[in-house]
Amino acid sequence: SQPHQPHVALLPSAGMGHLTPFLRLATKLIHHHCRVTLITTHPTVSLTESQFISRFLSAFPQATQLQFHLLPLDPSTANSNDPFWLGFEAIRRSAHLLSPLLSSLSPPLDALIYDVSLISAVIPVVESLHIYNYILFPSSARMFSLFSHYPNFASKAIFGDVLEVIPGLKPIPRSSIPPYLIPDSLFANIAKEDSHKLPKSNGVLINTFEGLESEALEAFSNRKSVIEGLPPVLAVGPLVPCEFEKGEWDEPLKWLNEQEDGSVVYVSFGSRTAMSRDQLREVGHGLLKSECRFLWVVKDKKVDKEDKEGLDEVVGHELIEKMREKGLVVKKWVDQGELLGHKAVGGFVSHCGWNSVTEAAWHGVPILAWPQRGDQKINAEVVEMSGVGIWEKSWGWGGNDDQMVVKGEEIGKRIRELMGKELLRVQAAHIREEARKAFGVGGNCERMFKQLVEGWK
Ligand code: BUP
Repeated sequence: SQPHQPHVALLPSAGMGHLTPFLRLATKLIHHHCRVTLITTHPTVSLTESQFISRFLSAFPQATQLQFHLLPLDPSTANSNDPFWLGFEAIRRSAHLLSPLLSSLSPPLDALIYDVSLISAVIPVVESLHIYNYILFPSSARMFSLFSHYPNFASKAIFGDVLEVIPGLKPIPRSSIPPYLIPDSLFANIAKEDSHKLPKSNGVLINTFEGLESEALEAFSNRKSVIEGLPPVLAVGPLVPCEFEKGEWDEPLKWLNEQEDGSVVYVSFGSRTAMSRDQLREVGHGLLKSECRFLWVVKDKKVDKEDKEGLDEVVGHELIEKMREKGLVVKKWVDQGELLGHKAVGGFVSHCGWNSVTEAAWHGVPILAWPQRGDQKINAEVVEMSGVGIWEKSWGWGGNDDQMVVKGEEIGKRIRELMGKELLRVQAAHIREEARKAFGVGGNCERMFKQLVEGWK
């Protein structure tokens, strides 16, 4: 008889930072001969998400799409006006509708892999279906150390100066804790409830690898030092940029083709950060001061559907004119996964969203970390500790919430340092090798997938 082909459904949360690792994971599972059902939530928050899903589905016709129409959410009951947060909350509140949808799938499901933000909502569903369930944690293992130990800290009225999370792991400074996790903040109660339920899952998948996060992975593998009942932490990374992600955006590639090797600094603060206009202009001045070539992806609104103003309006006509000779400034989606792999790119000014960090590590591009929100300071710590980049901590949470504007002079100075430090290039190249080893034949990533898939057979 034919060997059983495991059937796995994937449930991402809102935003590209959450969708991207799921689609990369899906391609790995297909490669390992799984039948994959992608649960697509409707509506998506951004246009880019729906386009990305369409490209994935046309590249992989063997994957099944399961449309999941979300219940309308009354924003007044959701405690936030962040569109991505509202998207995530709508998925949480609609999750009970998944049971009938999933139980009608044929052949029946073996496992569900879902975003970490959905634990409490999804557990009753998987329990009623009697299937395996895995969490995809879309950030660093270091960030997971905080999340998984959250019940231990959350009851304290206020965090101390540093958090000793797990023995063997460098303590996390209070200033790095995501503001939404400070007790009584937006996500704190959900995180407390959800992290408590981690033991109900069969495993936690993290897009990371030894060469990038040896310390945290070792701490987790030492089972005695972690919380009771914590399921296995599986380092399935690097989950790398895939062929289907490539779009028709060839302007930056053409421009990069004309630049010298390693001469260009790539600048992007991810899909959810809209810097203040004052800060954007200082970034522009900084790039000019750096005297490097640059490729800058500007974002003025959180959600791409609303990002309508032209570059002249956002950055200023005069500055844009001056920048033309030295670099390329774009205000649209680019194929970052591919651009970072271009030989002309020699450095990356990044907000340290975890996907961006892993993409830079995959391509061996040194990072200048400039965290803007959420988990990004903790990821910036990983950047610094692993040697893949540098972090100027005095810049705080970017030009985002504390009204502080980092001056162009200083930005330029740090970019020169990023682009000029030979040691950084060597370290980043080393991590690239480690990433390739983990990803390649016989590497850890392959081992993890084999182990997972065998378990479902
Ligand atoms: Br902007 C932009 N092109 O123009 P992160 C982003 N990306 O390919 P985020 C592009 O989106 P969260 C663009 O390569 C990465 O895979 C980028 O994820 C890609 O940060 C992804 O880096 C962005 O994790 O999400 O978007 O801030 O805050 O949820 O981590």
